[in-house]
Amino acid sequence: MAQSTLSKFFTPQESRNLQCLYNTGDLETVILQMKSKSDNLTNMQLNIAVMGDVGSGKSTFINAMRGLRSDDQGAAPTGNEETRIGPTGYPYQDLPNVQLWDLPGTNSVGFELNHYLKKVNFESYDFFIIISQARFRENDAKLAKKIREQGKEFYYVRAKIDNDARSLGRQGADLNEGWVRIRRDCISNFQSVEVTPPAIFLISSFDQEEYDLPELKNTLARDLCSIKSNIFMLSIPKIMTEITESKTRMLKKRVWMLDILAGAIGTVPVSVSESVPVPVLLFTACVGLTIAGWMYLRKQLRISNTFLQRLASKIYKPSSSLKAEMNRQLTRKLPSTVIHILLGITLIACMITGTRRSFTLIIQSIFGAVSSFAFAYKLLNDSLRQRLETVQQLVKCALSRE
Ligand SMILES: Nc1nc2c(ncn2[C@@H]2O[C@H](COP(=O)(O)OP(=O)(O)OP(=O)(O)O)[C@@H](O)[C@H]2O)c(=O)[nH]1
Ligand SMILES: [Mg+2]
Repeated sequence: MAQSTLSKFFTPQESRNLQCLYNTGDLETVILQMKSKSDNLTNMQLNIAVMGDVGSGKSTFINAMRGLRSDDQGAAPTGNEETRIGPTGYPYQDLPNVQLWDLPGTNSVGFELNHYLKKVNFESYDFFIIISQARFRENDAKLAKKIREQGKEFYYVRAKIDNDARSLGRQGADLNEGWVRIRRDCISNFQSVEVTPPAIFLISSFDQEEYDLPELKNTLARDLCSIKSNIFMLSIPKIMTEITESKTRMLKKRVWMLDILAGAIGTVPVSVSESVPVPVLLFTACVGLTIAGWMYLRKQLRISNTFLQRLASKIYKPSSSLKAEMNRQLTRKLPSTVIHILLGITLIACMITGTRRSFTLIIQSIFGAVSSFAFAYKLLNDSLRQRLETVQQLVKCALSRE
């Protein structure tokens, strides 16, 4: 199932086109093409992980979703023995491009939960169905939290409800009251672990037309668009990282060259000649070089007000919302940039004046090279990273439906 995030949503041709557009500075078309994709995600493959403890009924549930019995051809293997096979995908024919993944039990022998999640490639799934039997388990709570931490959603399925129906029947209890109580229990269990309760379904995989299985299928069909759209929005940082990758690599190379040049200037010992104002020259050269690099990055990745206005009119959003997002980014990042500049300048000034008398020429050179390189490196790399984050935030803001 391993694939790049970009190729999950775009064809290879579309991906290349997006990268080309970004490299040539056409961020506007990149955003417009991403917007048109986010408005039409019908071809996106949705991977649903069916998870739960060993023997909770995951495989039988997948078969029931697909209208199969356990001994039908193509059905997932089921049984009372623990089935220890890796994640296996089954197409869910009721909804195109939806794959149900049968995962090994979360409490499979020998696996601690975090190790288990890594092993099953937990982060690669788009949506989750937690299957539980008889009662709420510790692992159900942990899983629910891990899913929400990723910003993703899940359904909670209380399986084997036919067993509960039999027990309730034997006790002469009212079935409907029994279902209300089970639902209430599930909700309070989620609340007790501070997880907002998801949609809850009480099902029997043996009685496919009864209980909540038909309702679960309808709900999934209804939620499909919003699930896909949520996944697309969550994927924007990764998509943008892949689109901007080659230009970022090129800019990083240039930044490195400037860092090395700044370091090289810093190696010139300040007491080379008393007649020339070397400290002032060095200071100006090193700081000037770094600021020039900073201006270059600014020009390369600049987002102007005119650009925001034009983009806003094309995506039918008020330009004020895009501008507000850009200002929010700026005010969040400006203080750290200013502090880095001031610290760097102070460091270089100290290096130039303070080391004049105290150290030998070699030590002055080493100290000068290191401090100049560190200043240029910190400022330029931070600036590049922040500008890319700003682009990601702009795309998120442009594509959000709020
Ligand atoms: N009564 C009843 N039994 C069920 C139901 N679903 C599953 N079972 C039984 O529970 C047992 C385990 O079911 P599986 O579907 O294999 O469970 P699993 O979660 O896939 O198990 P592992 O893959 O080993 O973790 C089997 O004997 C099933 O027949 C159900 O809805 N009602
Ligand atoms: Mg199984």
